[in-house]
Amino acid sequence: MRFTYVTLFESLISSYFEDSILKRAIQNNLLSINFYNPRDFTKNKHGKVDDYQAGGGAGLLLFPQPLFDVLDTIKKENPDAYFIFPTPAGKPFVQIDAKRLAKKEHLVFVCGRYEGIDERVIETYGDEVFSIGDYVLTGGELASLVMSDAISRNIQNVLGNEASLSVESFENELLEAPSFSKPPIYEDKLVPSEFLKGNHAKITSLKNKMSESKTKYFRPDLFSRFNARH
Ligand code: 6GU
Repeated sequence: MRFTYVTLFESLISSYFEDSILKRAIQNNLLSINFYNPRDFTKNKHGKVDDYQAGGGAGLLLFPQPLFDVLDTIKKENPDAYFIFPTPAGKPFVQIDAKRLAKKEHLVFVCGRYEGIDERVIETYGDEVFSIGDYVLTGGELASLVMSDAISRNIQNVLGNEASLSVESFENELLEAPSFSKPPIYEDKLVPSEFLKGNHAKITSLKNKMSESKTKYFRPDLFSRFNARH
């Protein structure tokens, strides 16, 4: 998989790939990343990339020319690239999207700043437009990283332990059950006794019950959907 980031702030993104699982994915040639800065594609003297909104409105927008030029360049060099625009005005990004996009060869994340991106750029190049949640971020960089991380975990061999994928929250319609490690008693707080007895059928059944309770409490929306299907 290749991730390309179109951003004015490369360092916000690159540092995330310098540790842990994504660093190893790059070292193992499962993943590669590169960057384009729209400022390098400006035609004005001062490297200006933003301008006032047509029709008024607060804040500046990334205007079309540098973005059209950088995205044209990327498309010409990579005819198979798939373009994703992070924006709070997109459709919700969910686990199914992470799994589906993990099968692509090359994803391009186009990160807006200021009040966003001229809509004509999104209409021309956007294969998909995603929001990562109902709140506003300062730019698309964090949202792109969130999606990149979620997608990477679903690329073959990135995690090493593929079993850990299947029991996680959202893989089974319910939140993941609570987990415990050692020791069995820590400052008077106990690991549930069933977990210590080693009867795996009983542990699984208890974990399923805990998953359901936790989902009902924290995510009634997910729980109703689960109930309707079971
Ligand atoms: Cl994808 N981008 C930005 N800038 N803010 C967001 C978002 C995306 N999703 C939620 N808030």
